[in-house]
Order: sequence, then C-alpha cells, then structure tokens
Amino acid sequence: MIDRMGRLAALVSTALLLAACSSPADPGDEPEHLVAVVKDRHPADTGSFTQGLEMAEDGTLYVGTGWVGQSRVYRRTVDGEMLSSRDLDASFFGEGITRAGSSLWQLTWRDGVAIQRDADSLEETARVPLSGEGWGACSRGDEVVVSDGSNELRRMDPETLTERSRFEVTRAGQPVTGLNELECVHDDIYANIFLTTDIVRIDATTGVVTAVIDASGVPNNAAPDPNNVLNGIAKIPGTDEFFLTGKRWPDLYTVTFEPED
Ligand SMILES: [Ca+2]
Repeated sequence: MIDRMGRLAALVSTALLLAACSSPADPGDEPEHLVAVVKDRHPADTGSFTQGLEMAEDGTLYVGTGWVGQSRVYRRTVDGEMLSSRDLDASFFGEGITRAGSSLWQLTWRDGVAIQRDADSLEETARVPLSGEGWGACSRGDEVVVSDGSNELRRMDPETLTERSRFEVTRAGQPVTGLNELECVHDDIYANIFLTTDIVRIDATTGVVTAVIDASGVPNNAAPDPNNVLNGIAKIPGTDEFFLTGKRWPDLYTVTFEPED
C-alpha cells in the first residue's frame, strides 16, 4: 500500500512537472496575462499621427506618421530633438516603418506602395508595389513582417518587400484581428490591437499568442478623438523595456511588461 502511494505520488509530481514545463505556445492554451508598467515619460508630438515606432541601435527613434497631407517619417532623440524628417507625397497615408539593414521601409495604408529609404538620410531610394493594406511592420532575421489589420501577418523579403508567405495569428485557437503596429523581438512579435489598449505577444514561428499585455494603465493624454488611440511600440535595445506611444499623443512612455498581481 505504501509502495503504491509512493508510486502514485511520484506519478503526480511527474505530471505536475510536465505541466509546468509544457510550452506556453500550445495553440489551445490561454496566453499569459501581463500589464504595461510606466517607468518614465518623454515628450512626443501631438501633430504626429503615429503609425510606426522603432529604436535604432544608436538610441534614436524612427517615427512614421499617417494622415493624408501630414504623413512623414522622422528621426528624433528620446528627449524630443528632431534630427531629420521627410514628408510623404501629399496624397499618401503613411503607415508602419521598420529598419532592415541599411534601409528603412515605410508602408502606405491604401496607396498600394511601400517606400524604401536610406536609413540614415531617410531619402527615398525605391518605391515598390504593396498589395492590400499596409498597417504595421517590423524586421527579424531575414524577413520583414507586415500587418494589414486582419488576423494575418505577411512575411516579406527585406530587400524587395515581396511577399513570401503569410500566417494566421490565434489566441487559444481563435483568430486575433486588428493587428496593428508591430515590434519584432527575437522569436516574438508584439502587436498593438487596433482601437484597444491591448498588446499581444505572438510566437513568430507559429502565430500563437503567448501573452496579452494590458496597457490600459498607460495615460492617453491626447485630445479627445476616437482616432487618437495607443499605437506605437518599440523595444529599447539592450534592455527589457519598451517605448509606447499613440496617435497624436503628447507623451512617449518607457514601460516594462510585468505579470499581473
Ligand atoms: Ca515598432
């Protein structure tokens, strides 16, 4: 009897250990819940309808902005000093940006093109077709990942932005739509969910959402307007911190993503 109990206890502890070690990326699993905790606040620009945010290795920020007649891309310091800026064609609605090698890609929303720029000067170097809508972009390894507001992400060639494949993003087996601004961090892709204060962390290989980050505690001090939502996420290289901002937000926040209490 004691032996059987002992074996049973061993089996139970093995099962618990296996459960604890099971991958959080199993497609049916509910994702981990995290919260965005504000660590610092920096100036942003209420004239920027922010659509893309990324930090360069030298610590400066790339910002891509939207709205017809107001779209541009610029490089600034964290303190808000403008380093360089380029306007888009007045008819274009700018969207996500991402650096890939010596290029900076800038998407347009429904104009059917993406613009390749020199990452230092921001000068346009090429213009390529972009099918469907362009929303967010981020770079990882040998690919640029592009969102279009649906539950699908596209994998693009980083030199030509031609599509190689696409994959669906799911949370506990269900599609996640509204994927907007992106940030690639190793094997994860972070995405703002359009019109919400949620950010999802996506397994870049499988499309499975492994964490949902509640950013509702990050103050939105933009003028009251349904358009002025959270949009813009950038990893701060060499740290576990991120920048978050939004469309026409006066603030840029340093945040960490921490387990819910
Ligand atoms: Ca980003």
